[in-house]
Amino acid sequence: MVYDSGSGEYKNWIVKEECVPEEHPEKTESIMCLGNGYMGQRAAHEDYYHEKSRFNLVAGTFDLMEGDEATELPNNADVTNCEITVDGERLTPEGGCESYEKTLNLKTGLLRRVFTKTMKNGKRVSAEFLRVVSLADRHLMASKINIVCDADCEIALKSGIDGNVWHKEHFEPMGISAVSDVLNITTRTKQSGILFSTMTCNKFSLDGVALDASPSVVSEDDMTIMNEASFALKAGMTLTLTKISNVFTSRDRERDGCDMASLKSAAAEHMKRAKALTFEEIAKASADEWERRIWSERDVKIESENEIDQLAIRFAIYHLTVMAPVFDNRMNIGAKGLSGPGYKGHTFWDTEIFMLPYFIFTAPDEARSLIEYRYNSLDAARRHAKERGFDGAMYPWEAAWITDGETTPPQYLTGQIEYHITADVAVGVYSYFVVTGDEDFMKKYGYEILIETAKFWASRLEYVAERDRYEITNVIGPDEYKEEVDNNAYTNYLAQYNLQLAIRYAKRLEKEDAETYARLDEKCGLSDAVRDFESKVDKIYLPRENEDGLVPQDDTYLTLKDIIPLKPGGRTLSEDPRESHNICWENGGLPKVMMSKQADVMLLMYLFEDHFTADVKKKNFYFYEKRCVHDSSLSLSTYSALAADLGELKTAYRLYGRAERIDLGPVMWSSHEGIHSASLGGIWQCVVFGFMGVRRYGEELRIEPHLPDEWRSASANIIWRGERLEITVTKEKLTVKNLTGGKAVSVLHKGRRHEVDGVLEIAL
Ligand code: IFM
Repeated sequence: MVYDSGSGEYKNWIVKEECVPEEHPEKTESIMCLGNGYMGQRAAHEDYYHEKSRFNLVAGTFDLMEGDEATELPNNADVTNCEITVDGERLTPEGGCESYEKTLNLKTGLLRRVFTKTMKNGKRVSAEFLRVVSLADRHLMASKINIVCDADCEIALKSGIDGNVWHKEHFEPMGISAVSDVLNITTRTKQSGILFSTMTCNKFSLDGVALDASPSVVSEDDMTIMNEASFALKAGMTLTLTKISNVFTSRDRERDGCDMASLKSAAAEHMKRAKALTFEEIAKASADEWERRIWSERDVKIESENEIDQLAIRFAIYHLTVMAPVFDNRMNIGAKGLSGPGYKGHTFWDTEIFMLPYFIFTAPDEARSLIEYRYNSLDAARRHAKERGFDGAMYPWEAAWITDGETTPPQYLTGQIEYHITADVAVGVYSYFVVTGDEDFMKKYGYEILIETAKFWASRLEYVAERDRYEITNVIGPDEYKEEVDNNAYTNYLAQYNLQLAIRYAKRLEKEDAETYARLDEKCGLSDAVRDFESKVDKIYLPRENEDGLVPQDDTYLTLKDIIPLKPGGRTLSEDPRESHNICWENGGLPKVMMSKQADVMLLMYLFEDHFTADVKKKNFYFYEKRCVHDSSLSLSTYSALAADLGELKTAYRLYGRAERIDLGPVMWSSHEGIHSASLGGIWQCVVFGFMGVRRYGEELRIEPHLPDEWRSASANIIWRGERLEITVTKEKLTVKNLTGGKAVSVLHKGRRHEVDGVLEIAL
């Protein structure tokens, strides 16, 4: 079992592991990852680890390893390690111990592990490990280890900085040092030349009284520096090691491109202040920041028959916080956050379509930073388009540093033909603008993105004379099991939408803001571009429903062999994704059958709800759901939210239950490489957009709840055009409170508009 809701003050805040993870330690290393958006620290154990377990990733520090095909976040030196021996025997919970528990407190960001073990000599030792990565000070990490033995014993500790981690080849050593009680390793990434300084300070105490342990300094090579100390511990006394650490890099916004001397001096200055603090002071400051910045404003409360529902939404918000470098608009969120090596730290459409909505509705300034990243990548996207023979800006399928352009490993076709990312970015810009009304952003960045992405599509469209229409052939749509298809519906609709948005805003600017129009005309050739857009936009082929009411995912999908009858025992593929692998991969290659990896037409219907009737949506839902194996973690949440829209609440809740277990559930292998960022954004969307029915509808805020039978209530805060609204839904009533009260907010409910400047109550 990997989750447990806890009790008392922390009920529904605790993720717990109850047994020593002999076989799959990676699971809780990922899902209990600590972080603050600047860095992520996997929850690997201090006292023992396997090769690929310790990850200390710093956002934005991409480097290309020699011989590798794509840039990745390098794994920095580890400061969590501590080797403990009791009377010469190594202390770890592996190989059997009497009790064991590892918990992550989502409210405070505190990682705790305790175990009790009887050593070979019969002495019983209890150990407690506490750890935080501070949300209040992004360079700071702290840990504390308490050890008690029931008999007198000799304890030896070895603790420091270990740069001999997986993929250490990214780094060139630049020096190790021990100055007073502070250990330091400096390195430089070999290709990108980013300087890193990692410092740590070990402090020892006995029953709370500081010890002058005078540890020795040992170093086996130029990537490791440790303190070693041993103590004669009396029975029942507590030996404590407090370890205060920091990381600085020359990529930090405040010291971008600095030299090693100034980097080390910033780190040393910081360490001087940090090491004067106790672990408790650091943990409290961080917990206070969690409360101030996150929980007091963004908690979502759910009263459900199933406790995991409350825990799962907090788990999602926790990880959306620790993974997002929202303070630096040169960086974005990786598909595995900062919790592991998966997808090399790269950013995908996962941000715009799955995670950005959470930020737009709860923290607009953070959302703005994430979109500014796309603006800062615009030149690289223009270059990319040009290299591929197109106009405008073509966003990379996988993105890393802002100047990198396409970073998808070349063996994957996605990097060449999964074009929809460019329109996904435009959708993100538009949604942000509608929800926030941030005209300043649009003038500086947003309009230009809309125009440049539209120019890309205008040049990508292919005119087919015999049908007098534009088509888009040879693409990968969201369903990545269908490669090189023609007219993927999602792609074609989004391309048209992108063009429509550019036309709409160009016209508006021409009328209302001549200065911005003139600037963009000069910079992007706006007038000519708009003429081109207008000549094409209405001739884009948009696949519509056929006589059976089905919208074809692409030109061939509905002609493929239908795989459903192949299933044994009458189960659908979507209920047993593992089995589908056996069926579909036996001949190698991608399956040429009616089977989808993830939501595709469904995502289109979810995003463009007015383009299709409820009847068509329902037909398509049940058709595609049966044929979807949800092999991507981006799939279930879309299906669930769409099912909620359609009033199919049992199905919506069943799918939601699977979505919330993608990382939290009992499958032990699926989170090895890191948590699934997009699915966490998807969980927030299922709850707020799906079951609570809170939506941007065109340019309006619409609330039409559909609580599942299992829930008594749900409540969440959102920000709409600067006004903070508290929305509570029960079976009987919708309540919207305007907490800011600055101006009335118009809320659409079942076709009626309500102005909310105080409290709105609607009987359901
Ligand atoms: O962006 C996704 C894609 O849709 C499915 N494969 C994983 C990618 C990263 O999460």
